[in-house]
Amino acid sequence: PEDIYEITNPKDISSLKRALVNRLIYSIGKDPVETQERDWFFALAYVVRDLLTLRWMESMRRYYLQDAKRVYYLSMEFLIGRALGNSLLNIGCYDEFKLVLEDVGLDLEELAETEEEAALGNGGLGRLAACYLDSLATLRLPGFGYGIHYDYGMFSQRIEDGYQIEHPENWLRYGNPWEFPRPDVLYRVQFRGHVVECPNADGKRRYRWIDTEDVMAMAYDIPVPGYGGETVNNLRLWAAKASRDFELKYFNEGNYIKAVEEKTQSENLSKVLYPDDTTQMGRELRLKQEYFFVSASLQDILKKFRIDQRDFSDLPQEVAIQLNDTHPSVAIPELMRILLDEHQVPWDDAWAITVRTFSYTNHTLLPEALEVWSVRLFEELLPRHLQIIYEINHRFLTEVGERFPGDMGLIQRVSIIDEERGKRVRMAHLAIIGSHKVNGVAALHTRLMRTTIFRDFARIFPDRFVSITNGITPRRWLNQANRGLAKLITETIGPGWVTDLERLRQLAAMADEAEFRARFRAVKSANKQHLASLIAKRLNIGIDPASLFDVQIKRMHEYKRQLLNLLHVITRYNRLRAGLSQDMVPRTVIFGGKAAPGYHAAKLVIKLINDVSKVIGRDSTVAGLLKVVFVPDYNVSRAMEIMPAVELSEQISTAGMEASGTGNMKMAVNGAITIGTLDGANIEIREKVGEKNIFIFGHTAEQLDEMRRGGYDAWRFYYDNEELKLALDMISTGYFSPDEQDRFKPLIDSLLREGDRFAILADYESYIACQEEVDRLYLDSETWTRKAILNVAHSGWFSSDRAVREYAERIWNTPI
Ligand code: 26W
Repeated sequence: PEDIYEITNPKDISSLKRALVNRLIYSIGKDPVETQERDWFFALAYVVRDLLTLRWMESMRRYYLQDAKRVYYLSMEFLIGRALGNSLLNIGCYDEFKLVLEDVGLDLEELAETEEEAALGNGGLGRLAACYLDSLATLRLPGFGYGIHYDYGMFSQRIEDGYQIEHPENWLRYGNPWEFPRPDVLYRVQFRGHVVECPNADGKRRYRWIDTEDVMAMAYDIPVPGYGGETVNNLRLWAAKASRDFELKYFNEGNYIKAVEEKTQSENLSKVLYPDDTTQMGRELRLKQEYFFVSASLQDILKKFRIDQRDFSDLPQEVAIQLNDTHPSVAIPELMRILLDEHQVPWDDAWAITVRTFSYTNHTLLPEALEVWSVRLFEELLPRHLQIIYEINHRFLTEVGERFPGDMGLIQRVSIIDEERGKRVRMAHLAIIGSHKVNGVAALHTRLMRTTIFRDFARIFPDRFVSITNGITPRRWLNQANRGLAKLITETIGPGWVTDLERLRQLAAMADEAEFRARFRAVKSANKQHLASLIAKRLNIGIDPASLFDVQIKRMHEYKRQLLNLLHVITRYNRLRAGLSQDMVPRTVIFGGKAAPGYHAAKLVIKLINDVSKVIGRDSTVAGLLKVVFVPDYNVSRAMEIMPAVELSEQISTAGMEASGTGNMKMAVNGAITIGTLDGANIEIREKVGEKNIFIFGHTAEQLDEMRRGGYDAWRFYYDNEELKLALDMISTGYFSPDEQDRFKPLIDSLLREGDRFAILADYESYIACQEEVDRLYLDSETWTRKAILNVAHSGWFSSDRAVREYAERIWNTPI
């Protein structure tokens, strides 16, 4: 029967039901009377994938016929999360499938929970890539993601005795219903070996990279539906497969076991995502991952470019390649290698093509996060690429020497090779030199990029640096995550906001209407109750839905200053115990976030949060007035549950250190009020929502800079503020850790004895004062609600649709 899977009409419930039951029988192999929830989930996912597939093929055909310029987004990370709910809403079949499931006695929301999430990323950078894929598809742009098909994505976090314990997350255990494995899309990726020079007939030198150890890259395709379901784009992820010749070598020697061993070895390449998002550790496997996916992606891109019908000089008109941080920046020497060695394109032509094709997004100024690879490792793994990098560097430095004669310091500073501390390849320098545009991810971040770490490059390439403030997709972060608010907005201004988020501005006038404020408050209150019930169910902790929900959810990092938040919590606790409760609002302070497994300070902060939570939780004198909750295993699904319930959004990083932040945008659009520093996109949030509708505190980046130049005196802050001194003394004398008094000594030492690199003490006083204002405002619930509504109304600019449009216009030259 040909119509087993066919859906005649996606709005026709009975046709959907037939498709679902057929899938259950023929694809899952289960009798409907003896199925488990997971079976239904897989059957449903296959039906939805079917609905995506035809649209996906149509989209590809359309791009082909239009001969449209392609955009390729190369990223080591795509933090996608679950796909079911998002796909259903994007293709407009959510309610229909809800009915179908009810018909067979199932709840769609519950079923959706059985989906494993694709956590192929660490945090901001990976989630940004996922939001941009959604916007590319929604804007009907031919934009494709390339990344790695990790067997193990981000680890899952459990909390045992207050400590973080990492567990591997085998997300592919039951298979991934969304992906199409493509065993026929297979490329060879070379490693090691050596380079030989063979003079040509015309006397020109040619280089060949030989005797390499090879790994195969196999494609997995994941459909990316745009909103409205018209366009479906593609995310192609590469998995490592052993190459055959490699096996054969040992098989011929009769060494079967050795052959299988080597096979597993090379397939380890795509085994696991590196869980460190701030300290670069020059590990060989990581560099191999980077080159592996870059090499496969470029082969694929060039194959689709169809060189047999085109000239390479057309490449920049046909293709734009965006490098998500420096992680894929080995693509620059790789394209050069292909053009030079495999197609005999002359150097100058090859270089012009390369620079016009690539652009690079920088996501961090923190020196410890900037990628550098030892020349020795590079030479061992990628000898030809190192040669090419040397040649790129030589030509660049010669040019710089000519333009800025006599400035030897400049040559050393901008060189791709760092000659100090053992020779190293600075990937950011390579990425800047090899791209026509370099962008920062918020206005302040771009300004600091141009004036601090890359100021020499900004002088050499004045037009190369641009700012594109990050964005978030309103489909997942408002329409899907916050159904209550989405409904209220649509009832008020119509449904157009989902693809034109600036329309939220129409809500501004509603902020003055008491009836709308009441409805808005009712939505927030229901969201808080829902979160409270989840926390009760999963963590067995009772929180008061009427208390102020004060939330900091993000990776655990010293620069994000979860410790500053905690110092406020302790101070509040001390004030309450001192009987100063009269003008304090009951609060629930919620934390969530993972620490990199080797980041001891960050892990100790998690333990401190949990120890403080325990002491406060047991103290009946503050019951009902203060509660601290650490939500374990913060991920995309947890974020979607928490964002709608946030009232106070904690964005308190050391000014100048958070490149942008994107959680700040998610909370604002969900009707939270930000308490934050003048850092990253907080500055632009203040501009958009108005300074009366945000709580700003702390030193600016410039002020901190000045303070440090004059000598930062941590002890002065300690002795000058009794409440700060008390809070720190309580931590250091074991008030929260009676079983181990000096447990938190390393944290206190970093503040007092090691110079407080993140200026926590310097910002404490203004943070506390600002938190007092938060309480005052919260007591006036009408005014609070008004400001919260204005936050929603003025957050439209933070849509990733706006950000992607800016990339298209200013970097890719694919205007919409
Ligand atoms: C090489 C190890 C490594 C891995 C990942 C170093 C650094 C990273 C990322 C750059 C970390 C990251 O996710 N950065 C965040 O990117 C977001 C999207 O632009 C910004 O909003 C955040 O401010 C930035 O911290």
